[in-house]
Amino acid sequence: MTNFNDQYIRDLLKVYFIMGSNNSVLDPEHVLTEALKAGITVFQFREKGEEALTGSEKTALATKLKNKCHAYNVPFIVNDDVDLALEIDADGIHIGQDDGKAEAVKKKIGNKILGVSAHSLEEVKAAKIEGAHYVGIGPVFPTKTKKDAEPVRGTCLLQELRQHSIKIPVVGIGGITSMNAEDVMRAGADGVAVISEISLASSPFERASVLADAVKRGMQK
Ligand code: 3NM
Repeated sequence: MTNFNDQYIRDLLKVYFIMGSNNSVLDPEHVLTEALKAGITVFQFREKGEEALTGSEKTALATKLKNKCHAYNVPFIVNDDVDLALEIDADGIHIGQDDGKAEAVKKKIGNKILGVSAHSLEEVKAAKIEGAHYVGIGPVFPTKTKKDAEPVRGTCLLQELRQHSIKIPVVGIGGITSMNAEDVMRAGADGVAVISEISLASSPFERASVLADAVKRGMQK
């Protein structure tokens, strides 16, 4: 079992950018490059939904984006697709509650980061026991990007985790922007995960920079 240091994972989660080919109008490689230049700390390839790429096209884009991340020393995580993560030797995998038990995925991926989406205290506790390195908590705010998102829960669950002293690195997701990222951090998140805030920005560099500044402010006591 891999024991990534919790602090290493917390540092990774700070500015967590997620994107698939259908989340941007601009070329995804360009968007990712701009985001990397602005200082995102981790990237997740989430190729899902309408007009998502499959097969060799999906693998080719994933490989291109992984290489880009590695040029900036930023870890590359794959959403859901364990086989793809193994094939291209990604740095980690992020799964939902229905993508197969975290424990089974963990056995398959060996020395890689494992993230799990969780929507309740119970799901967070289960993910921790099953070996997740971090949990994604959402949707914190209304989101247009995930059609089947669960009900919005604000920062309640983030605060609840802190009150129960549950020690697993946590990233907030869903409707997060540079305007509300500071609040998400102050509620107890270790980082913020965003899709549209960066992927749909006319200047991904500028937006990611402003987001990173908001995260920093939220980390100050
Ligand atoms: N997962 P945006 S919300 C991928 O609640 C995803 O688990 C969510 O996109 C969850 O930053 C979400 O554009 C979409 O709101 C996030």
